[in-house]
Amino acid sequence: PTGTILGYPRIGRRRELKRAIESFWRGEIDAAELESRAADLRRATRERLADLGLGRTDSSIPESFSYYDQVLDAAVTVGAVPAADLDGYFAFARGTAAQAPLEMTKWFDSNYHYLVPEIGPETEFRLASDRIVAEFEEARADGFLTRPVIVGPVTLLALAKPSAGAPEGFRPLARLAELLPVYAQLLERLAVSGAAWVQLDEPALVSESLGDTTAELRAAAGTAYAHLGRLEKRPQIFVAAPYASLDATLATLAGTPVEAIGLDLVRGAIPTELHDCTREALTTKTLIGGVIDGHNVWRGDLAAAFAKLGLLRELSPHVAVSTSTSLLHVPHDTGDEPQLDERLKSWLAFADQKVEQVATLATGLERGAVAIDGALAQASAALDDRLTAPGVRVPAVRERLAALRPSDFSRAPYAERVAAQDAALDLPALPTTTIGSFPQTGDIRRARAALAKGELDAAAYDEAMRNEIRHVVELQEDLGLDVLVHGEPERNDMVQYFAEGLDGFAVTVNGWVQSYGTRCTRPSILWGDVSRPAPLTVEWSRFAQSLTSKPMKGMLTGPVTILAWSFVRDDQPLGDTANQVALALRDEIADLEQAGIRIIQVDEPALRELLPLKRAAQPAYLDWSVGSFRLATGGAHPATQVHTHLCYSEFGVVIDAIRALDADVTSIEAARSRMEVVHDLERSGFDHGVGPGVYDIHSPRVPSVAELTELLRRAAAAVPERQLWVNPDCGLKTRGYDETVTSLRHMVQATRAVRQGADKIA
Ligand code: THG
Ligand code: ZN
Repeated sequence: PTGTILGYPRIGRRRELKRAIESFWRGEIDAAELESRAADLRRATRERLADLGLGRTDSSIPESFSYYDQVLDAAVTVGAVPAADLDGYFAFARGTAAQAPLEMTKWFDSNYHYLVPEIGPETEFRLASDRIVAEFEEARADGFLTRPVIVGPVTLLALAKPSAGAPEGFRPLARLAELLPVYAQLLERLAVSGAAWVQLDEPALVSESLGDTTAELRAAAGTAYAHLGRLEKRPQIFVAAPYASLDATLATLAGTPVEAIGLDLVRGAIPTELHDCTREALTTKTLIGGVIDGHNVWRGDLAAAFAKLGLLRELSPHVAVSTSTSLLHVPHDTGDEPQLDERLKSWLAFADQKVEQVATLATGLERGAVAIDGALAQASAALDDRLTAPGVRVPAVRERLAALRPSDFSRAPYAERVAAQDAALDLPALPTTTIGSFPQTGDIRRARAALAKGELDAAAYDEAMRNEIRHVVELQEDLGLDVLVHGEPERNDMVQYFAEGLDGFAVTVNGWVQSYGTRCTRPSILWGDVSRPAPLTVEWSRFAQSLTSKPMKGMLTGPVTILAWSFVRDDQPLGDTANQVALALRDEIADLEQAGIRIIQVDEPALRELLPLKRAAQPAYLDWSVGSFRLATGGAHPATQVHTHLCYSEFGVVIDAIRALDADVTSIEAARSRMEVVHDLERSGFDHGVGPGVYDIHSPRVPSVAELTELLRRAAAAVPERQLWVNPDCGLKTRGYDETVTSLRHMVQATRAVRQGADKIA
């Protein structure tokens, strides 16, 4: 193939797969019906990709469907995770009464989450599922010759975690030799079925942030692809390495018998310093240039993309064009967005537009640049239009940014702030609070839907939300919590809510992107200079504070998280964009203070998420991300207590950054690690307030008073009492009221028990 994509969204243009799977979970449809709907979706996808210009019978169309997650699929295929049928498969994703679900974590530096297989010395590998073969054959029966896609053996092992029974220090990658024969068997089956090509996704080869070192992963890749390449009966092998540069591992792959190597040329560059024998070897490979960004929604510079393919041709006469990553990360079609401004739309490319771009560049590769002159010129014209369009560069925003001084990024010394806050807040030892959101009930969601449909007017909607806030405040007073929240009923999503209120952002109607399993988000599009035309949260917070004499927390989403969960302009450094968002938040904080709000929380759950995969790029990232948080909060009065919330417990690389945020209080996940993280904090010399989450809100389980008391005592033994806060480990939005009320009651009781015995512990 000369033009291909690494993968296509699988949730469906109208989230058909989500609906079908959730109906199946509710018992409304049976497995046969789910399978038939999934097959319809796959058929529609193949037809669409062919219509958009990918070849029907030349292996250009990837088979990248999944019912839930591609890592789980690979683990099931090789028998590492034993799932006999769809129920068994979903049990690993969602858990059952008898079985905990697999852990979920972020897929490289995207907002997609995969399930983490558990592999130990005892894990038996065997070809346990023929789903990949069956989907290829399904396509064949319809007259397509497609390209099966599976997560490759190195990445599967690198992303797995040691099983519970594995000895200390065991790493799944040690099982490579036993795993390879299963991949070999799969490749043979595919060849027998007539597959000409297979795609093995190996993003682990570009990451420097996994448990295995780059050198170990490179050696494993050499072993794996020498082995699979030697097979007598197999399709041609395409190893795809999305998300960053392959660096020296390119030479390793070049030295194996694989037929094609996919390079991410959006994140990575074309290698220049190559050994002669690597150059020689590469001339026999097909180099698949990932020049169309699979990770963002801009139409981009098509001529520049084509020029990169020209440079690739200097390495090999066999060059094809592709997306840099799977299109899983972008919505389906800009044509599905009637509400989006037409001019903005002309600068965008969602999945379908990107497929067309690939097809255009493939034509250029086949027939020469003149054949695509018109398309390249159109893309350049759109780019020029974007550069000069109103709103993209707003002088007032730019002048404000240019005038920033170092002092704008700092607050008064911490000791001075503590004194002012102690006087202003008068909190007890071990203050209790929650992270911010309360359960989003069916009533709240229905009210929002009715507002959107015009069945409810704005005044009635506001009153419904105020009633919800009254209820949440009353509940917290009744529970005896010390620092209250308003519960955020008015927010659909903690990023989209802010995007809707800020200039420089657009939101979509159908732009759903899979986050994990059947869960999706609609990332906002940050296209222009950001400013705040009016306060965003102030009236809700003022109202909530009016209901109580206890401190009511103002709740904001931080600049890094707003960027991480949006599609962000690519025409200036992320740090500059982050600082624009920060200034808007800084103004919001000033207005909250004016409205009598004494504690303001600026959440950064995605701080860890945007950390670059390459170590060399990490310090610069931490620098601008921490800087933007400090800019957002730097104007707060010393007596205003600034909180932040982070959603993960692996601090390692970011602990210094967390300290550098200089938030007065930081709440973090800790319950699942039984408070281990407080020791990390202690070791790092963290001396500000900290609220290690005392229970896991990701499960409906209600923790007992005894267990919470024990966890709090552990925390109190590691962290000085004046620093310690008590809270759950995340927002309560996805929980029901029953378990929420009981869990919080237990949390307050445990806190009282520990307060009484506090002198004995210290
Ligand atoms: N907001 C945004 N991005 C996120 C999160 C978020 N990324 C990381 C993390 N949180 C992902 N987690 C979720 C959890 C739940 C849902 C989506 C992502 C979810 N989505 C609804 C669904 O798919 O049915 C749709 C929500 C809606 O109607 O807007 O439940 O919190 N931006
Ligand atoms: Zn959280």
